[in-house]
Amino acid sequence: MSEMDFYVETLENLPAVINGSESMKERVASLVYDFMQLQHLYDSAIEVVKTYLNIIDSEFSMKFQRNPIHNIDSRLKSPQSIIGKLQKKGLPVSIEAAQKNLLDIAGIRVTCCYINDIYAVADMLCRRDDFTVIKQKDYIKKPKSSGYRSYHIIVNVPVYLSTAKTYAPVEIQIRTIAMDFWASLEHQLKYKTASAITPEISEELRNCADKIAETDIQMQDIFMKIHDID
Ligand code: 0O2
Repeated sequence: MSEMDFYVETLENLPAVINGSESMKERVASLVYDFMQLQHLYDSAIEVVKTYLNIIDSEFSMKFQRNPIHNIDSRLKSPQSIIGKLQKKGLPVSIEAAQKNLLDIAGIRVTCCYINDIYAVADMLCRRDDFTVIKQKDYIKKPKSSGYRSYHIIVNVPVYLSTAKTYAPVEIQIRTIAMDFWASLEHQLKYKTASAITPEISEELRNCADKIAETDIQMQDIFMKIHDID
């Protein structure tokens, strides 16, 4: 389906989205423009966070000759997926409802080398006085029942536009390379072959996550020994 067809279909199914007296053409144009504005705002918020992460990584490299961050990835939820999530949650399909209720429209995934790096990066994000922490979840200390491990933070980020300062939330998932290896494969397996995931397979995946977590701790210990850190 083309993007235009998607907007037309959305409006046809949701007549209350925009004032009913407007023509379909006007309504589509208005919805497209609203989404463009939303995406620009959240994309800019991603850039603000990524710039900061790159700055702290290069500062570490300059001061300590190593990079705590291995990789930074980002993604913006598509209009289709935003509308789908609003409908799934039984919320009105509007830009306002999306901004108020969906905190993962803008997402950043930071892959770190060691477990301690995750907490260092999280701490630096929390200490920025212009970022407001909305939510924090430590799935490393308390892994999910699937075995998933990662540190999640949602921060409200200021974005300076041409005429105003505005804010947008960004979900940041921070994990080690090892945690990322597990999460990526587990996601792929569950997404592509969901029906084949029996309780036994889930248990196996959880065991893999636990083994990987042990290795992560061992690698952290080796790092500490080599660098003579207690
Ligand atoms: P995508 O495409 O990755 O963004 P809430 O109840 O709203 O506070 P919610 O929404 O369940 O909590 O968020 P949670 O569980 O803190 O984090 C959701 C995201 O974490 C997921 O995003 C995944 O990216 C990741 N995640 C959580 N659990 C697992 C898991 O068991 N396996 C893997 N591989 N990833 C996980 P989305 O929305 O699934 O999609």
